[in-house]
Amino acid sequence: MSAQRLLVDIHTHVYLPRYAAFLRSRTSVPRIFTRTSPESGKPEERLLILDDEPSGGRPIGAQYWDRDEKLKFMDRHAIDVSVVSSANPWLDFLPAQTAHTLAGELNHDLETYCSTGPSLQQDLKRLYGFGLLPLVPGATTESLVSTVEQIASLPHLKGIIMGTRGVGKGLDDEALDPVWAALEKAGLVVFLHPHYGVDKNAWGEKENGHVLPLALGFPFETTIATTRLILSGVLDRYPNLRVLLAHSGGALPQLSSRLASCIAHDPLVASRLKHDARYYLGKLYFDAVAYGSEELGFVSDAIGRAEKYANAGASAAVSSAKGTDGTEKRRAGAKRMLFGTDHPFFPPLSATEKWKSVVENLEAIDGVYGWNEAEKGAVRGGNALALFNLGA
Ligand code: 5CU
Repeated sequence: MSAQRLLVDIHTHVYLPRYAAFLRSRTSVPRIFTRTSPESGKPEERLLILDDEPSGGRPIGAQYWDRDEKLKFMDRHAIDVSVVSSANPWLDFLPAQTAHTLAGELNHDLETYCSTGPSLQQDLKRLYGFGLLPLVPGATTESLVSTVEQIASLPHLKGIIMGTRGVGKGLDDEALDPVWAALEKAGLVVFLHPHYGVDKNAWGEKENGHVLPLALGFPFETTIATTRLILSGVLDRYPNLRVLLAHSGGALPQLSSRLASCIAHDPLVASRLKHDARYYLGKLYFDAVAYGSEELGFVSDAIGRAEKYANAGASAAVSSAKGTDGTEKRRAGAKRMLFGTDHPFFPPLSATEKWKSVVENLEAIDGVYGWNEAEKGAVRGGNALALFNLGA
C-alpha cells in the first residue's frame, strides 16, 4: 500500500504486563485489584489510577496489556501502524531508584513488544513505541540522560511519553535542560500527556463521573504545562526538540493570542522569549484526538499562522499576515497534526463493531473544511511516518 494511504495511530496506550503486575502488587492508587462482580458474582479486575476516582475503579482487561488485543483493535479499525505508549501515571508515583530500574525494564519490554510483532512491509513494522523516563522527584540527571540513551539505542522506540510534573517542579524546571538536550540530540519525539487534571471540585460540587477530569481537566493540564514550557524558553534553547501534544494541545490554540498579549504586557517575561508566543505553536506537533472537524480546522489555523510571528519579539506588534489566505494557513497547519485513538481508553458502553472514539476522530479528519486529500492523508498517517522516520 502507498505510504500516503496508511493509517497510523500515534496516541494508543498499553499497560505492559510487567507494569500491570506491579499495579496488582499495590494497595494504594494507582492499582489494579480484584473484586467479585456485583452483576455476575465472578471475580473481575478493576483499575484505579485517577485521584478521587470512585473506589470501585473501572473495568480493566486484556485490551490494556495483551498485544494480540491491540492488533485486533488495529485490524478492526484498519489501523496499519501504532506508536504505542505506556498509559498514565507512568512511573510518577515511585521512588527514584525504583523508577529508574522499572523504566529500563519497561523500555526493553516495549522494544520486544514491537520488534517481535508483525511487519506491514519489509521496512515497516506494525508496532513502534514511546519509552519511559524515570521522571520523579530525586531523579538524577545521570539516571534521566542514561535512560534517554537507552531508549535511543532501542530501534523500535521512537520517542518518550512524559507527564507534566517533570521531576516534581513542572516542565519549566531548569533541572530538565540536560534531558531536553539529550532528547533533542537523540532525535526522540516527546509525547506530552496529562494525568492530574485540575481540582475536581473547582467551581462546583456535583458528581459528573469522569467527564470533567477527562474532557476539561486533562486538556487544561496540557495547556498549562505546554505554556510553561514555552514561557521558560525551552523551545528557544532546544529548537530541534520535537514535542507532540496530547488531545490537540488542549486549550492552547484557542488561548494563544491571549497568551501573547499577556506576555507583551508583563515585564517579567516580555524580553525573555525570542518570538511571539504564537510562533511556538508552529514548533509543536498536535495529535488529532479532538473528535470534531471544526476543532481540528481551528487548531490547524493556529499552527499554520505561526510562521508570521517568527522573529517578532514577545513585545513586538505583528500587523499583517505574510501573504497566505486562510485555507493555505489551515493546510500548512495540518502538517503538524497526527491521528490518534486513545485506545484502550474510551471503550464503547455497549458492543459495537467499531469504537465511537475512533470513528469520530476519523470522521473529524475527513470533514475539515479546507483540507484536501493530501492534508487528510497526511494527518491520518503521512505526518507520523515523517515525524518518526518510519518506512522507506
Ligand atoms: O479514561 C482515563 O482515565 C484516561 C486516562 O487515564 N488516560 C488516557 O490517556 N485517556 C483516558
